Amino acid sequence: MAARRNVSRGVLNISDIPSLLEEYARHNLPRDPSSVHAPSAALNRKVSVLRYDITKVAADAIVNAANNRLAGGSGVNGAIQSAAGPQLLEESLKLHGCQTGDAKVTKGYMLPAKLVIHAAGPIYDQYDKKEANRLLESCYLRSLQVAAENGVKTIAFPSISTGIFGFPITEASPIALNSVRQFLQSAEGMTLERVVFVLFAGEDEKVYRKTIPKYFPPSE
Ligand code: AR6
Repeated sequence: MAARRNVSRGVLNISDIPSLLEEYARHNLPRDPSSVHAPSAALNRKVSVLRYDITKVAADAIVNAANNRLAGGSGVNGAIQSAAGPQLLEESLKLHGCQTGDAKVTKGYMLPAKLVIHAAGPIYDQYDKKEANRLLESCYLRSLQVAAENGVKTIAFPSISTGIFGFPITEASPIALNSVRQFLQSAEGMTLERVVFVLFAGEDEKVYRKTIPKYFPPSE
């Protein structure tokens, strides 16, 4: 699919992004015989991975890799702030910050997404490994909870903490995938229809594509 290779394309609707179910049918994903998770067509229909600019994804909500003050920043935060316009920062500064591992919501303003869920990820070097993993998992789970509470049916995630905050993508991607699987299987997650992992770098997309079959194995 051309969109996977070109991160500078236009607005992308969730319905135009192939699900894992479709990707398996097209043999676009590898298989992982070591997976311990039950294959599920229902889950694979809800999840997608692609390389794109998340500010151009027209989901009900996109997640921002934010900081504790919910202030401006660089990376995906800077891209979201500049595409949304100054009102997003005005609103987020009124939320009294966000603890590491938590998430808070604002409107999307000029973004094609209706809402932005700001998740404050852990700085990798500031915690022991177990705590860093727990806080990253909490970012994904809290973002999904906030999404469900706000009636979100479609959501796109960037790779939280793996840029400036230094979390290795090989350690972060299993946590992201496992948290999403866990939430989609819970009672709270029933209303979510689509979850898209949006990677900005080709190398990050490769890691995700390699890791996905362990957490979302093919259903046939
Ligand atoms: N679309 C999707 N992903 C993107 C985009 C984009 N437009 N731009 C960058 N990424 P980072 P962090 C990817 O550094 O590590 C900020 O200053 C990028 O390739 O944005 O959680 C905040 O204010 C990487 O894989 O977030 C915080 O202070 C991923 O987004 C701090 O950085 C996350 O990288 C947060 O650091």
